Amino acid sequence: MSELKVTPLKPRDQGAEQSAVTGISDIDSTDAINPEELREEHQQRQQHQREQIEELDKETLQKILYQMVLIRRFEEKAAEAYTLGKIGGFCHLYIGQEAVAVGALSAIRPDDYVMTSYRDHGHALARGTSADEVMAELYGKAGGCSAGKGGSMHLFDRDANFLGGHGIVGGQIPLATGVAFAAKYKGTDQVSLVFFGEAAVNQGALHESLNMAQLWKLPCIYFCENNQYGMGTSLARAMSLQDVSQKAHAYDMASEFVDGMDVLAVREATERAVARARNESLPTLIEVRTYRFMGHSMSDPGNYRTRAEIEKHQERDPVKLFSDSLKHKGVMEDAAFKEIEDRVRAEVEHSVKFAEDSPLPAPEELFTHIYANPIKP
Ligand SMILES: Cc1ncc(C[n+]2csc(CCOP(=O)(O)OP(=O)(O)O)c2C)c(N)n1
Ligand SMILES: [Mg+2]
Repeated sequence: MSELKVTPLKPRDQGAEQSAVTGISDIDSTDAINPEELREEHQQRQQHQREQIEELDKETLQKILYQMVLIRRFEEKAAEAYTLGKIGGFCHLYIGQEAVAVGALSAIRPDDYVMTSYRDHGHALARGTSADEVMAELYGKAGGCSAGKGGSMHLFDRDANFLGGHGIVGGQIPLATGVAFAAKYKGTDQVSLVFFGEAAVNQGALHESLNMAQLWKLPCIYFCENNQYGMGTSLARAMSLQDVSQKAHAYDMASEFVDGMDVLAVREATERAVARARNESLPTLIEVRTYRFMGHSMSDPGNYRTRAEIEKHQERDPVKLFSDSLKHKGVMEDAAFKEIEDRVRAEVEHSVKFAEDSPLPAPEELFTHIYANPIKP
């Protein structure tokens, strides 16, 4: 197993006691939150982030902030459009988790491959798909990155090597493993990076993939975005061993547990995994602890958690944490923050106009993009 040098924060405790019969937690997940512990972690995080800032150039730092703010404002706008009935179907927002996609994708090359679940707006934007194309896809319009036929859950951008947007929980994991195999087989040094929620960890597909990836030494990075809920079910109610990163030990795979609210910590951990994948052709499992501030999807009444629980996590808002660190280190003046907000607002407004003006897909498009080599009548 590759040696790991850094374990930034301690993994979550095994938490709430469980009933021997049902395996269901007797304690509300809100009760497991210790404000003292959170505050202490928050301070550690701030300190760590500030130290890392010194090692990066201003342009990189500004780009990271820009992308996080763009995802936040883009999704606020998408929520508004959804409420107005302009976006149909399912729509899963990423608000609260921005540091994960932005941090991780800032550490890979443009020719590496990325896949994720249906909660995919942030990944597409961080990968460089334009806000215009993402918004138009949410609207189901022809100008969308999947030509208006995928919608929110199935964003796809071949030019960016962004291979979706997948609706089946865990379905992208074996696919990404196959992509890593292809890269190795062809002798490229590309890396395959796959994101999934913690509810996908209980799927056999993950375990089959981890086993194969370590055995065949595939350059794949498995990125678990542990936001602590799978729809309305808390982690404690669904998983016997809740330290996801530990599951890698069963496959002799390198793993790491990272604070998902700290964009630079996510970036650093990804850099280590990328080096392992590119230089040694070895996989890594990274567990990122994060939290979604919004419902599971736009139609979630949210009655499985309290407002107080959400607010506790909002104190650790990743965008605010990073902005505060940049301010504290004097990297940016107030005017530079305003400039970023203004540019983001203009980009998001443009995307809405682009989506509104874009036509619906033509009816004949119903039969395209289904098979690579369709049978001609
Ligand atoms: C195989 C499969 N089973 C069930 C579902 C229904 N479903 C959609 S999202 C979801 C929860 C997934 O939670 P998680 O993996 O933690 O991702 P998150 O939504 O938190 O990002 C479930 C059970 C599905 N889409 N696919
Ligand atoms: Mg989840």
